[in-house]
Amino acid sequence: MAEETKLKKVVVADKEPKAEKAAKVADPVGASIDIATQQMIKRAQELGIDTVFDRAEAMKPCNIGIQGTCCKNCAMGPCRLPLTKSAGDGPDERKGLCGATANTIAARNFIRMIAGGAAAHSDHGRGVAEVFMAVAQGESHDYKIKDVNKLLAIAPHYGVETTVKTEDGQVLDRDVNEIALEVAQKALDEWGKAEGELFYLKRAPQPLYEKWKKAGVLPRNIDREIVEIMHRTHMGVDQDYKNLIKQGTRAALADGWGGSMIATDLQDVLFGTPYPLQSEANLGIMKEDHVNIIIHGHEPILSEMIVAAAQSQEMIDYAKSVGAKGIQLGGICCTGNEILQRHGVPPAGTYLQQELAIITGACDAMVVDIQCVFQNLANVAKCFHTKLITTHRIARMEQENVIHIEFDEHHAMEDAQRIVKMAIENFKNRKAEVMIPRTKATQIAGFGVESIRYHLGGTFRGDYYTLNDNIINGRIRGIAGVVGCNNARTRHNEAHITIVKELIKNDVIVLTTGCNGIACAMEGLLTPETAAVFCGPGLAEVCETVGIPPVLHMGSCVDNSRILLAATEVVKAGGLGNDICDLPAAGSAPEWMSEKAISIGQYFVASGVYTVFGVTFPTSGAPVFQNYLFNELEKIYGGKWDFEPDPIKHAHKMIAHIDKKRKALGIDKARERVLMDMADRMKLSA
Ligand code: SF4
Ligand code: MSK
Repeated sequence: MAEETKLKKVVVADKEPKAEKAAKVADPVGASIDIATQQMIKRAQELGIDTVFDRAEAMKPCNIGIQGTCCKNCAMGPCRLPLTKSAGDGPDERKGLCGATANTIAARNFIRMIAGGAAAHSDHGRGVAEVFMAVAQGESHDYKIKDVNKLLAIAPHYGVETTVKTEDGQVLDRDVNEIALEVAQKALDEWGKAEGELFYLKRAPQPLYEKWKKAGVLPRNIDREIVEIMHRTHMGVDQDYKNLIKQGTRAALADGWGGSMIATDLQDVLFGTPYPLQSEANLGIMKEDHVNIIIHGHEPILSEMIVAAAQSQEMIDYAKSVGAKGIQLGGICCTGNEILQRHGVPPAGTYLQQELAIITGACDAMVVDIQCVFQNLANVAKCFHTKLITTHRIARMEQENVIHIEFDEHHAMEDAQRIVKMAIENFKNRKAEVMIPRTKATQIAGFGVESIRYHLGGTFRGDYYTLNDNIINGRIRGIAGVVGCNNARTRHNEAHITIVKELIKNDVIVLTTGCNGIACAMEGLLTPETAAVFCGPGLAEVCETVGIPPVLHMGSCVDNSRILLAATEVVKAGGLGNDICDLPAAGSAPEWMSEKAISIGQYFVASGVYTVFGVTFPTSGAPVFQNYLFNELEKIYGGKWDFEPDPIKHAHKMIAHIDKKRKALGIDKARERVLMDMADRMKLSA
């Protein structure tokens, strides 16, 4: 925990200093492991501007809320049921005014988090599907179908034919626009169709689909499962924690195998499927002599256009005309990941660094869309010349200095050009001394199901055989998905990096998304050269042979769907069981904070993955419900939750699970042989 230090002048940006009330501020080194972040926290404190790191010192979380056992679902509450010593000993007699037990309250709160997360991902997906429909109908001229192969690959999953048979028996390719229109219609129907189940569920391994069917959790349509959570958790409806989490599972599956997967697929069709590319990461990507535009949020629809506008000769010339050397784009959070993986635009930082990008004094415009955007950005922007621009109809800010330019796909390029011009014209208005940390690192990003197939597929046998062979022979011990946010309640990036390093040291290959991906990039873990430094001998050998980093950055939060599909490909390639739960694999969100993380965690668990969260777990006040999540769900889906705040123990819980699965598959001995081989080799070379 960060040590407290006192500074003479730390105030909310737009208020007068109050000498008698010195605010608690963060110790920069205690708050983050990243040097650039430490420098900027210090800088903010010198300028008297508070950041999330300081606010986390000044305000501690509620003791009861953190346990998940505070109910405010009706006006007789809030009913607060903290876990007391006696509650653990004898019968748990805690109850709210209506009689709701701690289990009911914690389960209701937990699945409301799933509803929030699934809604956020899925509404993002709906937005993409609407743009895709506009393109298919020829109404949006700024977007085109960029990846026809991806369209043809996903069409069959919606039951859309890609060929047509003529009367004389000839098989002809169908018109691409016709296919696109039908896919767009069927995709949009996934949010509200009256009958059936989501199309993509059948992309899962057959035994997993059968488990969902048997458990009665096949999602019917995306919106319905989210709405039903809100109904069931209303006062006096569902009061059985097992039944509540069953609905939570349905909505989470509607996210992972529905809204998120549709978002990823249609974004690939519209903007291109990512392939590995080189870029950089951290605040040091910003340039004092350039117009700096930072793009933040989650939806790549507008940011795709901003990238195109900023790269146009017209805008570059315009930037030069105001005295800048060019335009530097940078990303924060998952919009950053989207434009990184398709265009190589470098991320300026993770979620917790958003305020710091403005505090450099060199951010000419920060453009935000949806999710993970701090309202305090407006207060920070007020202290500088930065134009803070909201762009989404559902995400506005009350502060007067915020500019709203509502993006519309029908005049997308026009909106993007207006924003880029605004940033350029703002370049001359910089008023504070610019201080950009020098720290940045090189990264290779842009991995996906397709590129893993390319890099780790067998030359002759194709698909994922080489990856599987290396898992079976023990060079790769297992696969970990490490994802998720930062959380100001824990030291920025420390758990992310410690866990990932411990995993690769133990020959576990890591697939990453979201802010973990950015954290790993900042730490330099996303380069093939990293393998020789940090990996165990087996993983290092594989990475060096095929030229990949030991940590594969697979994109944004909705792109966790890529991890589900990669796991499915591993199952299909054979030799590692019949279902995702048979794989030597585990999931982790070391520094999670958002409701989306809970939805992601639940769909990974329900897809058969052992999933460990760090920082805190929102059901700790209801041990019976928590035990159901941590132990009983495994009997239904093959996956289960766990919680471990200590990063080294966290990594070793994952490794122990991977080893358990290796043993069950009968491949534990192979790994011992590989390690013996390495030792023998070392003896020989000594
Ligand atoms: Fe209290 Fe029950 Fe109302 Fe919740 S629903 S606030 S537990 S009375
Ligand atoms: S951006 S959801 S802080 S990963 Fe996707 Fe990062 Fe978490 Fe937002």
